[in-house]
Amino acid sequence: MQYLNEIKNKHITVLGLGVTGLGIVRFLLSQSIQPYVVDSRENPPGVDWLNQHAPQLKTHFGDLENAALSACDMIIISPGLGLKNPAVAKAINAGVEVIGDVELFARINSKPVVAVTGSNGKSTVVTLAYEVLKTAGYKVALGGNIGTAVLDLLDGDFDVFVLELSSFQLDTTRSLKTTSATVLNISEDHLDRYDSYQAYIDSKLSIYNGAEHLVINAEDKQTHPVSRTLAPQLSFGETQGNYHLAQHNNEAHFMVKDEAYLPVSALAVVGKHNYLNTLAVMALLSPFAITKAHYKTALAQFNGLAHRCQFVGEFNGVKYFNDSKATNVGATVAAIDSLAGKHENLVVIAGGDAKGADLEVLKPYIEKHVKALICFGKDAKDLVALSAKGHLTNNMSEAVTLAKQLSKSGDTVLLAPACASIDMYNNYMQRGDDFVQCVLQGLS
Ligand code: UMA
Ligand code: ADP
Repeated sequence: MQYLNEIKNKHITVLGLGVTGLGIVRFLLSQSIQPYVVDSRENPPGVDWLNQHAPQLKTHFGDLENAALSACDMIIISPGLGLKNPAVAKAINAGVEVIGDVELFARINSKPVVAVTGSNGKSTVVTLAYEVLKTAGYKVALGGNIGTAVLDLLDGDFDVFVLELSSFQLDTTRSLKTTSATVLNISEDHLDRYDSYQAYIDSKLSIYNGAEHLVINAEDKQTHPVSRTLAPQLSFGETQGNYHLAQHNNEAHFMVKDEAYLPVSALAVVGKHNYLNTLAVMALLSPFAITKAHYKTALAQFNGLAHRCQFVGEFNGVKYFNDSKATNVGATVAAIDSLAGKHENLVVIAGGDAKGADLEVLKPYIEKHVKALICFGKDAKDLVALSAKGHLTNNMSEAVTLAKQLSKSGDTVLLAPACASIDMYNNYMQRGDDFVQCVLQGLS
């Protein structure tokens, strides 16, 4: 906590008053530090909390150019705002230190941290890691991009922190020390925020700085560290790596360094991507005291997360899956891969805001496994243009109605948008709920 003494008398600005901003404000107040609170929105989400709990704080809500950001000593910025924001860039040029909440956490925390990033599977992996550690008797905190601000975790009595970190959070983190860290996979995402795909990859790879054990995806070279590191490396993959999948006694198994550790049927959720996620968890948690019995219990109880390839039901012989969290092309590919049968049995509903991604990657998967691609939302036309199997609709209700018409017994209808939801919904949860409601409509 020595670092806190160093900043006690500094002028600190908390920039952004959403989940992260509130976590920072709460933490600083608990240390008797009174920050200046700024958000570019006139009415940011945390304003009611602030008015109720800390009305004394100086605030500025609205245009950042008028916030006098260059006049403070340090800005603790939220991940939704980039360092290239003109007002932020001006402050950096004026010598103001700009860090994120994870960096502040890193400067204070001395407990073990397991850190996870990647384009897809982060929330699944951190949740499963959390469950396994808990089953093994650890007092575990789970936070970061999954929804709880990391600074809100610091007042608890924990043995280990499991953190999901987005590239936005990594961009403002420099000193995080971790027991183990992984980049699960990399595919195009958030290209509306980065100058290039390489810049996005570099951001992800920075999670390895300060890691005691690196966990890499043997089958995705983009997840491998660029510079040589002395820290031990473990790898996972479908057929390659220290942790991989293989047949043993006619059953697919999780292999741990050539030992058939557990059958994949030990995991309650299915799908190849979930088997890979489980291997990543096993590699990440190898520095901790966890037995096979702990894994058996935790894997059997893990039901997956809502809106991730979630089974909605089977109606008239057609299975419906909600994968609304497939907000990028990589996740949609994984969902199609997991649910595809031997024939073109998939009706896929997609669309929304593609965030500048290259949608062409989907083409071979559509050609091979999809019988109809039904699209709506901002970038729907670009998706429809990928294939003669494309259909343009106006909204979820029309899309699901058409999916019901086009599917027959034995088929699967999958919502896997490959896009963010923000053009038509508040978030991916609302979009997934809309899908489920439309599927259930007219059924009793
Ligand atoms: N914003 C402004 N002006 C501001 C501050 C924010 O317009 O002054 C906008 C941002 O551009 C963004 C929105 O407000 O559109 C929210 O930004 P924020 O930084 O206030 O977000 P928080 O509420 O603090 O939530 C953030 C993460 N959100 C983002 O990175 C956009 C949450 O991840 C995370 O759970 C939370 O911190 C706790 O760590 C969400 C997310 O969508 C789930 N993450 C992206 C993803 O997973 O793809 C990266
Ligand atoms: P994230 O937190 O990285 O967004 P989630 O666990 O929430 O990851 O899953 C997001 C989407 O990615 C879901 O559509 C899910 O089905 C898919 N997914 C999960 N794990 C993987 C993986 N290992 N590879 C590719 N896609 C995955």
